[in-house]
Amino acid sequence: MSTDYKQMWESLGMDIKAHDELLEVLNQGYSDIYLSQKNRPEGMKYFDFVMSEVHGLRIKELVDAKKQGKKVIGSYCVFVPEELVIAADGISVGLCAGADFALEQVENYLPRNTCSLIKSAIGFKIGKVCPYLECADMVVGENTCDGKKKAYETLSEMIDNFYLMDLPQIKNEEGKKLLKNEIEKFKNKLEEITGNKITAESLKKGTEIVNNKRKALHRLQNLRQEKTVPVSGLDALLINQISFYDDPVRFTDSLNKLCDELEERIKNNISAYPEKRKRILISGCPMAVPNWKVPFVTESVNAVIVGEESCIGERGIRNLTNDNAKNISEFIDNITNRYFLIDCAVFTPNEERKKNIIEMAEKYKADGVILYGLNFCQPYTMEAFPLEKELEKRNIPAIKIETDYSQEDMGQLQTRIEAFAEMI
Ligand code: BJ8
Repeated sequence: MSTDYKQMWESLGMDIKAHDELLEVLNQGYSDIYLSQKNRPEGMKYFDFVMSEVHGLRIKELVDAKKQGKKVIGSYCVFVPEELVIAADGISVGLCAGADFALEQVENYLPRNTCSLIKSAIGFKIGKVCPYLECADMVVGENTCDGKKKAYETLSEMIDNFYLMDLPQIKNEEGKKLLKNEIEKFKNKLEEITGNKITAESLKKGTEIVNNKRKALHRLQNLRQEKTVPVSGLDALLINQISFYDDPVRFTDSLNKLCDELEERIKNNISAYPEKRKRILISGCPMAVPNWKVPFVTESVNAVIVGEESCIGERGIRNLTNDNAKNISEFIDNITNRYFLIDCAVFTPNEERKKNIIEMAEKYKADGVILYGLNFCQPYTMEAFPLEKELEKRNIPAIKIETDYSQEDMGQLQTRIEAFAEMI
């Protein structure tokens, strides 16, 4: 980090010593995993810079924006509509965390057999190590899996600006009505907290900004479907992760520039991995920063990840929001229609996800699929069983991997993934 941000972190009420420890691990991991890669596109320098300043310059931007009266809205789930936040002149940031922190203290609040994503969210709050969480004017949780639902009861006692969105679990008319109602309530809450009225005009602008970000990510995904893999799966995951923190317009510009470069690389047959590697689709739980474990292991054997069926990946950005609306009410319908398509494993039944994974495996010309689940994540680890069978029926090899944020099973994962890559 180029500047000393200690004073800023202190002003946010963070625990400086604990935060220094976290940054040290983060920086070391980044250098070992990311900066050691070869054949990286030039355009990745922007994303390296953003990562190096993810707790520094970006937080300063948020703090400065707050001084100008803007509100920062943090969320844990891709069901929280970013277009509405931008339409209210707010700033949307992702809060999901990908590292264990204050684990012993977390287990005073949550059972040990809780998924790492949830434990990490609580650990980051207890440890006061996440500047995004500490500077958020409103923290939005959602009723998705049981673990999150119950953990939010605990989290809401720890922070005074918590807002809960209810979500359907079945895709029928009643479910859609529930979602629409929650989106309307969220809009009203945003207007209250920001003091800004959301208009059809501001919503059109907000939708355009978010759709452009999604389109740039689609461009990246399309380029990864080519025979020449122009960018590593690790770098593509990083870009998806950064999309939750960075300024959306700047992010979109930088990603489009990178995509221009990737198109050139494909034309000139320049791959992230010059040797032929097995193409892997990874599917399942979201991977938040700095959870790079399974992609790192996968790309350290003879394989490359070409696509992510994940909320930090294609599931989160697959669909655009239709901005063809004359008034707020039509916009709310369009937003509801768009978000109702998200195929999170908390839905039952969830046939769309099956269909989407099969389509992705074909589009990305995957040699195999890793069905990735965090330990104790019932929705995704349970869906992995029928998905594995369905993929095998179509002669698409699949492997179920269950893990957490610890480093203890690295050797075992490497052995399994290496054997899988050899077998396919
Ligand atoms: S829309 S995937 S971001 S809920 S890993 S906490 S499911 S036990 S994260 Fe998610 Fe929204 Fe769905 Fe996407 Fe529970 Fe599983 Fe933990 Fe999970």
